[in-house]
Amino acid sequence: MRTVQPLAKHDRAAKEDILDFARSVSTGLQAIPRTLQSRFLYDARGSMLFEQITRQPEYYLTRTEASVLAASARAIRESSGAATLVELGSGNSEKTDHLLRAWLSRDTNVTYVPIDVCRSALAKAERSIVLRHPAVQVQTMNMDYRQAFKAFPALSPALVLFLGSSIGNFDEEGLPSFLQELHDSMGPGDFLLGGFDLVKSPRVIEAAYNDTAGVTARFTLNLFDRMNRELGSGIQLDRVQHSAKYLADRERVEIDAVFTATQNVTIKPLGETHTIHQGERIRTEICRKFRIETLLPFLESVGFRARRIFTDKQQWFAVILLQKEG
Ligand code: AVI
Repeated sequence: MRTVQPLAKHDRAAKEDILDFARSVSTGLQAIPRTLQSRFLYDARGSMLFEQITRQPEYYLTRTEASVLAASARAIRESSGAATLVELGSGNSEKTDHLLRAWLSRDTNVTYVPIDVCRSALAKAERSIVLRHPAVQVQTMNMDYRQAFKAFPALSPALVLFLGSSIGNFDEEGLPSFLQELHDSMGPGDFLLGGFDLVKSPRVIEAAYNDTAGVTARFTLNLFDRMNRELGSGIQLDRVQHSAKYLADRERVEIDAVFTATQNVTIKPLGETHTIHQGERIRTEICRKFRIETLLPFLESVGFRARRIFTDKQQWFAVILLQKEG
């Protein structure tokens, strides 16, 4: 009898997750332009594909940020000093290793709180951190960032990590409210370490989202595969194409799935079907690129003051240590 209760609870949570996905897809397919929320890209397969993207030669973001973190980890530790590191969208937590090593070189009393929507990525990251750094106390949180914010006051004093330029996946309307919520949930004087991909040659940026091995294309298509698996959508994946274009005037990459034939997309849990016509696009992601000179006043307007700015030699990527004022 004792095993029945947790299983039923788990089933209910899984059903709730599918309904949440179904409702979001329904709203997104009826929006103009049709848009799917990028958080749904990160199921177990999507997280694995994203990890592969980070190793593609064209995808400079991860390795550039890692080199900046390796060079600046000690300075970040000295400037922030918090014993608790909280990471939003931790993924495989690989880059965080540079920080954990710098922290452990001074103090063994370190708590690491990785937060991710992907349960399998989180479990994998936890295992590898416990193995590599047994002294670190790991407290995983398997949830959406915004749900996790509620726990932040209890984690203060903390350094919150938001790396990988994930901040660039928010649009102009969504980012200020997200950052404001994050700011308000942090304790006064807490730190935020942000990773920001900077504006550079359009050729370099566009190549990063169109790798020749086709991993990014598979990552985009996996969202539609997930719809087939979880929502019974019945999409023919060979009639959907990945498209990633850098718009220099908007300083962002727009990633779409282009339907090369008209198809009906079913959302079984809601009993809906939507017709997507040949040539129609469904937006799956935007990836914004930043300029430090406009970023800093914006971050300050939300209540974050820049304490340290670290970049690579080419100035392709910036890691900025911010502090909540007050
Ligand atoms: C997670 N995020 C920062 C990645 C990016 O570069 O915007 C997501 C990604 N999508 C396709 N390639 C990478």
